[in-house]
Amino acid sequence: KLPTLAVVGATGAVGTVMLEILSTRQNVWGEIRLIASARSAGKLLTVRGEQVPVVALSAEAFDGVDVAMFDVPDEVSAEWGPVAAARGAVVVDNSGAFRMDTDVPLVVPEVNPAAARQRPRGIIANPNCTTLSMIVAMGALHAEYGLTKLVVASYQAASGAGQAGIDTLRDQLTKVSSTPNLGTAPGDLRRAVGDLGPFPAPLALNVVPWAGSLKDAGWSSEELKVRNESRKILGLPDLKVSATCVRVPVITTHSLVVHATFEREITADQARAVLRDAPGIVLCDDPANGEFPTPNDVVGTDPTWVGRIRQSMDEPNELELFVCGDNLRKGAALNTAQIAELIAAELTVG
Ligand code: 2RA
Repeated sequence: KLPTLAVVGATGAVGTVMLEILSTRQNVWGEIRLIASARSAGKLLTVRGEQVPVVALSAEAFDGVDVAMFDVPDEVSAEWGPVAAARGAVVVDNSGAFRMDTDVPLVVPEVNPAAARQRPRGIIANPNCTTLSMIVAMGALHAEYGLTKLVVASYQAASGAGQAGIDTLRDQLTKVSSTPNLGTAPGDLRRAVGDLGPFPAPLALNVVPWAGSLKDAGWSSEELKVRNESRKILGLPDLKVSATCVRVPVITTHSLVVHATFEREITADQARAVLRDAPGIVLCDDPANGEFPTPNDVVGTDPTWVGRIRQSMDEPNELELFVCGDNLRKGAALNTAQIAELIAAELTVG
């Protein structure tokens, strides 16, 4: 019998992409049960070409479930993940609730698939979308050249802040396109756009050097996630990591500029050779012909796209590169589905 999958948070921005992904990947699931808040119960959603009714989140909703994927706020995962695990489901959680729990593996199937087998709490965590948008590329390079330091700047899309982020950016773009000359005087966007939604400053025609909440010494939660999660996934607890997270007026697909330091000398051609063969990576690096990834060319695709690879002019063991990854797919739903498929294979083999 094929395993039963539950999708918890089926109606959100990531949940919607998840249903699309489950409809197009190889079908390894028997029943797919859709679970959401009581407010969405009874709603019909399409998955694998069939209309499936949403059931309300409850302990009983997990009866008979083998794998439960969660895409809900941290506090909902913190409460309900252990409930699903106690009912016998392996939980794959995309919130921040368990990522740094030492008894919960943080898994990227291209980088550390074996970690998924050690799950004393019955819970596996999915990394944050910003970490995920670069970590497949960094994992491949680390395996060959030994990473010692990462300095990154993110260019994060509005959908990282969920449907509210998408709606806010679209609404602001409508407003700014109907008012001439906006973006030319200090503060004119703030006055024109009104509601800032989940962002601390206007996003249309702007960039906002902030994502997440304020933590110690001026760092944002998002910047600390990039640091802590990269260390855990790569198994490098002392990796030096500095991140600056910036929101840009893109609907979906996060980009990052990465400055990476390795144990050994690495040329741009050597890095390209590694990335060309790495699973989950598309190398797009031919600036002479105008080829480099942009979020708009990458959105809706599964891989991590890498371009603009250069060896540092000052240090032969340092590289600059530009990566793009769809934050709703590899950054969230796809990686969650890939982890769930690892568990499905484990359960099917027995
Ligand atoms: C963001 N990384 O882009 C967050 C969402 N998980 O806001």
